[in-house]
Amino acid sequence: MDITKDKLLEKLEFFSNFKFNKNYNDLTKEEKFVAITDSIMALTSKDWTDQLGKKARQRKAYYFSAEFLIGRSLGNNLLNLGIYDLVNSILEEKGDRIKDIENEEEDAALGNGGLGRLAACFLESAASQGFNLDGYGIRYSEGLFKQFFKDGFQAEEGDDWSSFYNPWSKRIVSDEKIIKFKNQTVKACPYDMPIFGYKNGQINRLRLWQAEAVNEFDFNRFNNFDYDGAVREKNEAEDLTRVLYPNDERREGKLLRIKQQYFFVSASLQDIVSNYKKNFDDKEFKHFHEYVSIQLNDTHPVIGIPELIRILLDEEKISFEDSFNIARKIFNFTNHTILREAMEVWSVDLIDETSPRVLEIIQMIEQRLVEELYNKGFKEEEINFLRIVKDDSIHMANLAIFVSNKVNGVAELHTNILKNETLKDWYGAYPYKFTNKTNGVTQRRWLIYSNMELSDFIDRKLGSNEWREDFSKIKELEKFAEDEPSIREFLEIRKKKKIELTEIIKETTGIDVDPNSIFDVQVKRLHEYKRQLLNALHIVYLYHRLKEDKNFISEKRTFIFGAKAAPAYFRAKAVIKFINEIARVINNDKDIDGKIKVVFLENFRVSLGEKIYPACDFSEQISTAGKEASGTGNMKFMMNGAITIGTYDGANVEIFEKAGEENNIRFGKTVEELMEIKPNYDPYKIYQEDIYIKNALDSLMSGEFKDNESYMFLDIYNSLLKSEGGDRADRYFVLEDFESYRKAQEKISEVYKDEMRFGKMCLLNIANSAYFSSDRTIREYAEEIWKLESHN
Ligand code: 7GP
Repeated sequence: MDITKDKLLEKLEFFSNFKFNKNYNDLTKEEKFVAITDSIMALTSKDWTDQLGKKARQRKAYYFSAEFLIGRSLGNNLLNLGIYDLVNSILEEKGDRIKDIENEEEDAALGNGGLGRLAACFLESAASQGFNLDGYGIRYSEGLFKQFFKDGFQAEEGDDWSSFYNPWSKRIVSDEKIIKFKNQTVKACPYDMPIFGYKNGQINRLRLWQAEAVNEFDFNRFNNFDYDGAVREKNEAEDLTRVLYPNDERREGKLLRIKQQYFFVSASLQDIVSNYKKNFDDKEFKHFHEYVSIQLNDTHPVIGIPELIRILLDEEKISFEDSFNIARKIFNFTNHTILREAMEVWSVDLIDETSPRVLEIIQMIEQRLVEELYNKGFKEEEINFLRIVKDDSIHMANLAIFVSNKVNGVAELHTNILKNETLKDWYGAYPYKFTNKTNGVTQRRWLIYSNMELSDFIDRKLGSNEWREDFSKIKELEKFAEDEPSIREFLEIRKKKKIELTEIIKETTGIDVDPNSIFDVQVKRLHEYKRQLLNALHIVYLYHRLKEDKNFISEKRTFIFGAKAAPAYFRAKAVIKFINEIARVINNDKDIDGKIKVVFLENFRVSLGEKIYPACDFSEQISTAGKEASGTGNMKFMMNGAITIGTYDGANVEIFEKAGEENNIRFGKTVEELMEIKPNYDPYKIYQEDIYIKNALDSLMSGEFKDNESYMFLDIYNSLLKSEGGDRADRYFVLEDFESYRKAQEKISEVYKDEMRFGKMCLLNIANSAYFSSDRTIREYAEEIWKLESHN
């Protein structure tokens, strides 16, 4: 790919005329964004086409995921194509700023949080390392809802992300597939997005399916004045991929949801099978598994297992035995959560309503499972426990584990919990299937693109930019940990990023914050187990102390939050309201001399994250031990030099191990300790015995913070102190860990005060973040699970 200034200028003018009947200089910013992306697509399309042809005959892995949380693409694509600076200079000559154009792009928010963003990082890392990994998913018309605050409450609106333009994808009509449900037949139309590798010429593909009607319009109905009936089929078909379900870590037993899942995996598998037939002469599918490996991103695409068997058995006339064995070789399964609420279980009725044939095949698989376990010497109760079909429900994780080649967790601690607790019987039966693949994030988006200043600094210090491709080289930064001028320079860059965030905060919330204050940040989905509430209660505690004594803390603190709550998750929304009230009261209280400020940024999303991670001093990773499978925000913060204040949970464990506990702040009970405490845990006792904790909790009820009669604060209060409907009081041990968290928070001030020490700690976190690159993760998947070679 040779994209030169002349070619770019020519294409820019061409698309300005072609699309808008204007000259480039007369375009609006939004139109300029479109002209630029169209130019990039045009200039890379020949290469893409050639590579699609070539790669169709090579071994490939496919990432099946109901979510791809891509965010914006312009900046990253320019960076990966090696033309960011070139485009920047062209735009400057024309009097535009590239950042303004980038801001025109809507986030493609086709995912909820960690799981979806991981899928996006994986595609980018695979392309950058020359692995054939393609993505398959759903093209939702409405992405994750947009969040705004109304009187401090979360409100939601739709995210019609692609209505005006969607320049990064091509609709490939000739590859449409037909999907048959029990009572409905629809078309699946693919939209292909290029995934550019970093300066290596590789282009992989993300194919997202959109549901459309087979017959868009019923002319006879229209003629008989039945206008709704005339477009009923169209609407019902399009409903299938209309919206992303806004829940993470919670299942939703809705027919539409299982139909979405079946829709996209059926289309993807038909696609893979028909390409195989086109490219290979192997009617018996004897070599299929030599060319295809599929990674199932959690249970959402697991219905693909019986669907592939159905296609091979019913359409390709392969025996059940052979079809089953093929499935067993090509599928692999990743689990992303240990929360009970997230394990998908579908009623037999709903599967039948989706596809009766798939249900039959699941029952045939079930039979195999029972036989196999019986032959392994398992007793009846043991077998019953592992059944796929239990009490008229289908347990998707059981189906996935039984048929998959490999099963993985996403951090060491998580995989161990799976092996020894959640899935211990499965581990007993099939130990060789289990493997760990600790998550990672792409340093291209989360460091090089988001933090160009820091990246230039690293280039200068290391005397080369090789670390951008080979992230293990980042370790060399360690040499500068004791070098005062380097640390000073580094701290200056951090300051600049904080000032930039300060401006965003001012613009979006009106709040003035001091860039010299400590930026203490918690951004992630809102969940009880992630314990934003612990953070909030601690802020209330600090505030109470400051009311007694203005000098209770020496360093000014800014607490920054970003979090969406699932629209139906009452308690999560209560926590948002609580934090917003805390912010309102504290930010307006003159008594405390602005010692603390609290900011809750609306609508946390990928493109906002890109501005937040580089500006953070302390990264809050405070989930209840054993609950966060991995976390990936923790890695984005670390790469940008933030110090983790965290529990011994998920990948925090590995962060502490790699960067040293002395360079981070660890607190809270471990998984084992909590297990011991659990049977006799009494949060009420803690509440009564610690006056500060009591005051903080009582602020929920005393009127100090007001919930506008929504009873939200009562709900929070009760959740901490009262057991309800089988749930213990304080299920997530907020009060148990409070004291330890308070001490950890004190340490923050102490660490920050000593600038050189602080800078050194930050630098050492960056220097030791190599392991958390998704390049490393993808290499492990490619070598150990997918058996792919690099084409770099
Ligand atoms: C998340 C996990 O909560 C997070 O710890 C992990 O880092 C991330 O996946 C990527 O592995 N899980 C989800 O986002 C989710 O929706 C339910 O899980 C299926």
